[in-house]
Amino acid sequence: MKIIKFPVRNTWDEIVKRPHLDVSKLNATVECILKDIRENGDEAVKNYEKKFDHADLDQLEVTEAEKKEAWNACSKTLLESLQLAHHNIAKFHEAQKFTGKKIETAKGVTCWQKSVPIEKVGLYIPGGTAPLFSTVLMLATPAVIAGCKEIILCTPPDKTGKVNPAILAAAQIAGVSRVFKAGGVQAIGAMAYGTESIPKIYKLFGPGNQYVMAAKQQVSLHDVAIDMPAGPSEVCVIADQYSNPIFVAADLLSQAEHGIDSQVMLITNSERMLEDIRKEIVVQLDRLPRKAIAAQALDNSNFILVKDLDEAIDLSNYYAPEHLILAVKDYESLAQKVVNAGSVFLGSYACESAGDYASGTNHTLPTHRYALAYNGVNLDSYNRKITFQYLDQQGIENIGNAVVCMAENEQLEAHANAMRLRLKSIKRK
Ligand code: HSO
Ligand code: ZN
Repeated sequence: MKIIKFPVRNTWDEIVKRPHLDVSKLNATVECILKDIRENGDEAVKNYEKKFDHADLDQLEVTEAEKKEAWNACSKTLLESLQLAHHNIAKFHEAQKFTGKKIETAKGVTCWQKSVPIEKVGLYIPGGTAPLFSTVLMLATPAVIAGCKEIILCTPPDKTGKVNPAILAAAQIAGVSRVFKAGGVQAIGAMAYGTESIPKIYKLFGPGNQYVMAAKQQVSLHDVAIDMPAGPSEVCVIADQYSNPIFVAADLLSQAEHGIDSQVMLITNSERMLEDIRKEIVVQLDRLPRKAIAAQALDNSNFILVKDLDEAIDLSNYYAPEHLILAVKDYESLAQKVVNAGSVFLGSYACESAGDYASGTNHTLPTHRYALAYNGVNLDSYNRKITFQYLDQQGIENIGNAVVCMAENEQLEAHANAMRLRLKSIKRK
């Protein structure tokens, strides 16, 4: 890790820099696969499954028998943990329901918004040696609460053609309608265009590697909406002299173990605390099964000493982290000053793991400094707010002349005419 003491402001740009995500080199390959999926549907998906996942598939959709088998393969404690997490995620997202108000903007002119669920959504869950099945709960639970009619999920199978049992159990708990065995670019293409067995959806959600990201970007140009641009996961911890160095070290490591490109940042106003955390990391790192990955991520991390907590929060806001842990004594006043972050954890007990799994907040969050302008997945991500309006004669009297005047000045005669006709019809009465 790099220790930076009292960095001056003109060096902050360097500190907040993420590794450049260059997907341009992959774009041609991705485009080629997407074209194949668009033209050849299931056949092409199966070919890529054979090529990339080494799975020989007769059928892409997971059967009811497979779902049952997966459920039985999960331990009772895992199922109970998933249910507890689902309960809290559901409770938190349920409370986000929108109740639109009818507003009379002028007498006789009433406008309102109605939140309407996106009819068809597609969730992508990456595979790999340790698939993150918690993401199934994070993406599917709000989709169900929003009322999306069709919720499908694609995830890559293993070599024997099986899907990870915990992914299938989480999908059942959250209420996903259909699950398909497809990974990577072929999964994204299949959901964006539709194939014989995989239905076309309107919005795509979920993380993935660089190929998946490039595919999501490409299909979002013409075919579907996507949740948000995504990059490697990140955490920033702000600590002071009262923090618990053992907890802070554990939190930094929990982020570092995600991947070698994970972003980890510590900001503190206490030199002694920085040293204590650093020592504790060495001890804890040694015990981790994913030590090699975490060590590499830590190599690229910054531990920063600042003059006070005001400067700490300024730097954190400039960094705009996906996760921000305020492990300080007066976390409440520091929390008021947060303006850029995906999700904020207060005090020494709110570890990121709580939010990653079971507290109820969503763990699909903006990375790569997108927190400057984006929020994480929430109930709104699955809705559109449609506006409605009703005007009566009094409304026409109140805004009609202004509309005609503006239309004439924009030289849009048909617009002006549409309103003039209404105005005339009122006067005649
Ligand atoms: N920290 C990840 C989510 C996750 N962690 C899933 C463990 N499993 C991105 O917020
Ligand atoms: Zn995590």
